[in-house]
Amino acid sequence: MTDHADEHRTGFIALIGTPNVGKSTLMNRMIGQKVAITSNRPQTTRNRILTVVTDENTQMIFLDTPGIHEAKNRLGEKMVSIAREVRNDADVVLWLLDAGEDVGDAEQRIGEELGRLRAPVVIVLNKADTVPEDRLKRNINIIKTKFSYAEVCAVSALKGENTDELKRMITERLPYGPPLYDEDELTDMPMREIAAEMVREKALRSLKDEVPHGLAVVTESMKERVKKDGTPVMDVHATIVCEKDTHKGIVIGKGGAMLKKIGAEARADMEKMLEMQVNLQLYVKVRKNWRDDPLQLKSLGLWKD
Ligand SMILES: Nc1nc2c(ncn2[C@@H]2O[C@H](COP(=O)(O)OP(=O)(O)OP(=O)(O)O)[C@@H](O)[C@H]2O)c(=O)[nH]1
Ligand SMILES: [Mg+2]
Repeated sequence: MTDHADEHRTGFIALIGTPNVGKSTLMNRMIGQKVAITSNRPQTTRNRILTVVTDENTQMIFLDTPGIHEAKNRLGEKMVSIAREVRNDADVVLWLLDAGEDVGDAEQRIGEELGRLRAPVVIVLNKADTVPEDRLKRNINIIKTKFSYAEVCAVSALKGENTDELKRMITERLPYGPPLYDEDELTDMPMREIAAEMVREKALRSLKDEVPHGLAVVTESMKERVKKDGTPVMDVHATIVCEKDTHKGIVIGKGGAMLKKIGAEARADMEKMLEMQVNLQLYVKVRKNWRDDPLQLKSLGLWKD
């Protein structure tokens, strides 16, 4: 047997699971920064999001994916197929389950599919902070029996509980190899996409139930300029696309109040990320049935062949 003790490990780690179990929250926690947006609405993440953590001896490349669900439109189908693709390419699969919930049909199906993969699977029982200790122990045993091919680790992505232990479990399972990304590279997501996602997150968190799923956001332009007094400022123009005229009204709100709120919150996030002043202009337009229209999905960056 070769001794790999001094060697470097690098690998792709897929985050898989049903919507809303905390995949994006966990990825942000693992990289120590917020790249992926999160919300308590299912189907928040729509694309694969790659992030990189580089330590001295390891490079972990996380792949956050859209939640696996029963798709009801083309966007949904695309989202689920992204999750399947990523799962098949990963070196380690993290399958997230809600620690407080029983395994349902959806989880049973995902579990059976994951059992056929060659990559090691770690079942992450997330939201452990919401479950009493004895119940958690019982659930861990049930999961271990049901899916005996996998290791189990209970964490709270939100509070950062036991996530170091999870990191250790991941590292042990990564293949040996040189780093694939520069050590200062955090994500392959372009800045304009991150900016658009920040707007979408604020909209998801502020709007009424029927609207959020029918929303998309695109950054039209992002340009840095220097103000007369010498301070740099980033001008960002973004458009919120909605499906119905009534939704447009809700997004704008009374006297423009909702749009103003979404804009102010998104701008604050952008300023934190860019470490500079941001001037954000938000527009709203209606594109009927964009979620079922491949051309619209393409122009919104949600359909990549
Ligand atoms: N209490 C608690 N809440 C959590 C935890 N992890 C995530 N959440 C919350 O669960 C909700 C969903 O989190 P996300 O990270 O957006 O979930 P996701 O799995 O990425 O969801 P999709 O992108 O829709 O598939 C958010 O409101 C999070 O704050 C946790 O460990 N404990
Ligand atoms: Mg997500």
